[in-house]
Amino acid sequence: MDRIESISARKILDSRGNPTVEVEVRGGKGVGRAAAPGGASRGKHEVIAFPPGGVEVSIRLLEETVRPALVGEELDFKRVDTVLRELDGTSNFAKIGGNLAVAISMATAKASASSRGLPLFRCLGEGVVCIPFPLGNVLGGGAHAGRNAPDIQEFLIIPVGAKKFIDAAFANARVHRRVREYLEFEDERFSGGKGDEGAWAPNLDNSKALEVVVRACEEISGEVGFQIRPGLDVAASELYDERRGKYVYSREGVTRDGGEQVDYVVDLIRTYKLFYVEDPLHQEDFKGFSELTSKVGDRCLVCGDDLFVTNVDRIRRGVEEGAANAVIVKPNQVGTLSGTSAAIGLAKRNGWLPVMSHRSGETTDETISHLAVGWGCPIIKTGVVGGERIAKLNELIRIEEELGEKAGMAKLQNI
Ligand code: 2PG
Ligand code: MG
Repeated sequence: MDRIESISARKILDSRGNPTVEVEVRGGKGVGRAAAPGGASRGKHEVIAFPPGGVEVSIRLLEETVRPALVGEELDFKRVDTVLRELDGTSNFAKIGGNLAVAISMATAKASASSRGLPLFRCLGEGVVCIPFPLGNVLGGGAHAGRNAPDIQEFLIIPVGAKKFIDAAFANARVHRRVREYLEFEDERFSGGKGDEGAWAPNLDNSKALEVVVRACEEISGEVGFQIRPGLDVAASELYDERRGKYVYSREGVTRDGGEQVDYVVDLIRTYKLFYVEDPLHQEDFKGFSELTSKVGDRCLVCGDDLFVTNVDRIRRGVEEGAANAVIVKPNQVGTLSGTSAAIGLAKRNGWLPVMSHRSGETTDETISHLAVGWGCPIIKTGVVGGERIAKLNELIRIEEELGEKAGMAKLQNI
């Protein structure tokens, strides 16, 4: 077994210009580099990204306590994750920061793969690999865009009928372009502005925005010859006013209580034939999620992000209560690859669909593409355009090419 010979960290920029951390691990004949992303609509139950004082404090702790403990250890992310959890000593990486932890964990896995001369996805132990469908946002608002954009955070698309990843990725890009054309038609003052993930941020309300996206999906589906379906990330925790117990749609000047929110989302799913809805209710509302899933779970993926935060205890509760049928998986919500893999395993054993996901603040790190393939996530949510988004998409194009004849798209639930 190779051993860790060196480990270092540096402060780098994320796509919003915020500081984040990049780690390099060396061992055996390998070297691995990985960077942590940053969220804007962060779940309350995620691990802490950085301790007070920020990325510099995490890096100082790496030098003072983490590096001495890890150099000489096995070059194995599972072992490294155990040491990190012991060193940190809190349940939420409050001391060293979950972003430092996840960057170390990912860099270790990449160094080990590099030492074996293999791509990371081949070292994750699942045997049969398949390529995930790209889920990406073409229009957006909420916490990822400026004033006057829709209240709903992400208007998503997924090319469910694609037979190859490369066709899927380019189909999404075509929808993104067509949406712009429609937006220019709808609003002659549309400036071409985009939100944090490269999705258009127009001055439109939710239903108008959905109409535009649905129409673009239908047209491009006809042109490319396979189906592209719409979806949403409502990011409802961002809309929820705890004090009033209501969802506040400020752009539309509407408030909805929990029951009205369920009815509203059910109506959107039925009217627009949505394939996927993420965070339709706020991050504590397991009951509302269960009610919605019982109503529409046979026709739509109901996916929890802020509700589950890649945390096995919360996913287990969700399974017991029938709160969803899909779960977002973000490695930096939990801080380790072991935690990430446990969340995916639990979801799959219970027939739920794991969706590997980027964050709104990203780097060009492409690790999640390998995790999605290697751990068998049928969907990857990683945007459509923009350097930090295409870093993941283009890596999947390379992986598909490398797999050659053996590459096949994942199986999606029958929705
Ligand atoms: C989300 C993500 C990514 P953030 O809500 O799913 O799209 O956003 O990283 O801001 O949590
Ligand atoms: Mg989300």
